[in-house]
Amino acid sequence: MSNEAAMVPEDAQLTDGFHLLMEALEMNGIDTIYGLLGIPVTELGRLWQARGNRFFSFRNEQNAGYAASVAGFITKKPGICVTVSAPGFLNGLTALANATTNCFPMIMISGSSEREIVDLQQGDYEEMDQLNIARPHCKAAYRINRTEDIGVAVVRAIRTALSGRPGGVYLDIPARLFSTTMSAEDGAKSLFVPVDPAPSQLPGPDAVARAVDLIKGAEKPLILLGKGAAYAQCDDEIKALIEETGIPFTPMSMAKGLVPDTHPQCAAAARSLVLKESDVVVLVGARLNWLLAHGKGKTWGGSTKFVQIDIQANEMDSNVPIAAPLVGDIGSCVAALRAGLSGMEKPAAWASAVAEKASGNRAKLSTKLTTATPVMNYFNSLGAIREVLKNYPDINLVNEGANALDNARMIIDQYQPRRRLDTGTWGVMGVGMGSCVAAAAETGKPVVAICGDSAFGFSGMEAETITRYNLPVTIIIMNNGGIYRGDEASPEHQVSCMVFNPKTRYDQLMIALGGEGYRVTTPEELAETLDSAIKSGKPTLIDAIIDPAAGVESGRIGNLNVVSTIGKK
Ligand code: FYN
Ligand code: ADP
Ligand code: MG
Repeated sequence: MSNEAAMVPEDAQLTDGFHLLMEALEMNGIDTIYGLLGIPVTELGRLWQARGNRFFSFRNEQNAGYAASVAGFITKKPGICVTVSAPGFLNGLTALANATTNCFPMIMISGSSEREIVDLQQGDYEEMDQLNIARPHCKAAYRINRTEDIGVAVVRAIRTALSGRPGGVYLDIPARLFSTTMSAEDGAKSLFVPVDPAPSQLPGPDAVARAVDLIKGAEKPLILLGKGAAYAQCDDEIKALIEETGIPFTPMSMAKGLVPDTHPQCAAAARSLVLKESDVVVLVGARLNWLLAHGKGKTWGGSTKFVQIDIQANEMDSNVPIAAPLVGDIGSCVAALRAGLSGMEKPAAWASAVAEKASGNRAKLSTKLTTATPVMNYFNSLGAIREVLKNYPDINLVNEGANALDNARMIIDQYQPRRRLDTGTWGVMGVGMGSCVAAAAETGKPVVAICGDSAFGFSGMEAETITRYNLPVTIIIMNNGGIYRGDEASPEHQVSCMVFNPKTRYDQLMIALGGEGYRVTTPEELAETLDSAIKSGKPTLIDAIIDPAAGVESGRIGNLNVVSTIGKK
């Protein structure tokens, strides 16, 4: 019994760390935890479910962590991931770091071993200095040492995850604290809900005036929407800015659907043209990182001026000078721009040149999507998927792989915000199945995952998680039998490091795990099977066999690949 508990009168009602943690989370509107149980957190999962809450129990903490981070992106509330100590913590840490990199709010709560033993390195069960290891990979890492601090720690974690640039937070809970008791009355008093945990941040009037002047003076303006804009949940405001100004827009991949890809001002299909030719680009929640060629080089025109809307002040000038920084929350900044730009003359000639280019590119693509080939390829298979998904505009689309990612991003239109979940800022493989669980759990809508066969392997065992919770998820494996492609010749002594066993039956794997599984070889079969899988609502895997020769090394980012010119036969 702890010291605090010893001071509690004998007839007082007691609570403990487990209960205080659960009550603090519930009080803050959290009803879902993603995690993997074991020493010392097992009881937390059981008690949590017994209170009527949801606990999605995964097969690997990394996938639970990805699910929590995606839940954070979709809901604008921190997603919660619970793990065991050392190895479980480390498995989850990749996802926590990924959440932070992507600016998704997430809290990872890990049980840890006893401080006295860990700090003296005396070899405790799963000994590890988790707090310090977590620190560089998240916005903040906190340890709770006393039961009476649980309330404040949870609030601190929530506020840190949500405020300013969102991201990951680590909460370290030493095993003993979970069962440490204190007076229930004092415990209840220690819990609270933060006032305004993600305060709006208004841009300064001078900054707004500078941006307005720049945009009004532009001949070829562009609005570039990033996943920060999708996260911000001010969809109507953004759509209104685009429509009132008549400026063409293009979405980064996870911003697709914030304004529908089919909108007449959507310049996604003229991406190269607009990046190169625009004179003023308004970045809305998008960083000028590698995904935008750092704002320079041959992708860009060379004299582009940027307006950048971001809540993180030091994001400005991170790569190139920002002519008009607008530091603030996206909702407030976009509202201020709308007011300043009201009645602006629309860039009609530029907009129609962009629309013409986009429609030409769409027509060219459309031919490829319907051209039959002896063996299915990315174009005709994704063409078939696209036609089916048109009928389900509110579906969640999870997408990972290299060619499977790049081609699906280009081919599959999105119609609603925050419905495209992909590999994000890192281009990380393995986010697929965690994203599927979170999307189904948080939206209550069906999910379709388009995964490369390589990408699926990283989290494939979570197909069992999907069948166990009976989630309406259809997984399509774009199966070309390898990493990038499946036709790489093997050296004499061993099978090639780029190919997989051609006998693999992903459809049978899904059946073995309690779901539905199909193997398809034509676009027609694929379309039919996908449509009935969505309609059935049953966990289904469709193994779509495509040409092993389909695909290029590293997809559309082959320029980042490094090759040796030495010693090749
Ligand atoms: C886009 N395009 C279209 C359409 N949409 N054509 C016709 N119809 C439609 N609907 C065109 C668009 O104009 C481009 O052609 C091309 O398709 C590609 O568009 P995309 O995908 O938007 O742009 P691009 O150049 O690939 O974008 C760069 C990028 C992106 C870095 C932002 O590639 C990306 O998000 N990559 C992530 C890669 C990743 O993480 N991989 C995982 C690791 S793989 P042009 O205008 O002619 O250029 C490890 O190996
Ligand atoms: P993408 O990869 O789609 O280009 P990024 O992840 O690079 O998007 O950029 C997202 C940006 O959005 C980050 O710089 C982040 O600080 C910013 N951001 C996130 N939420 C908000 C918000 N509510 N208001 C303002 N900026 C935000
Ligand atoms: Mg492959």
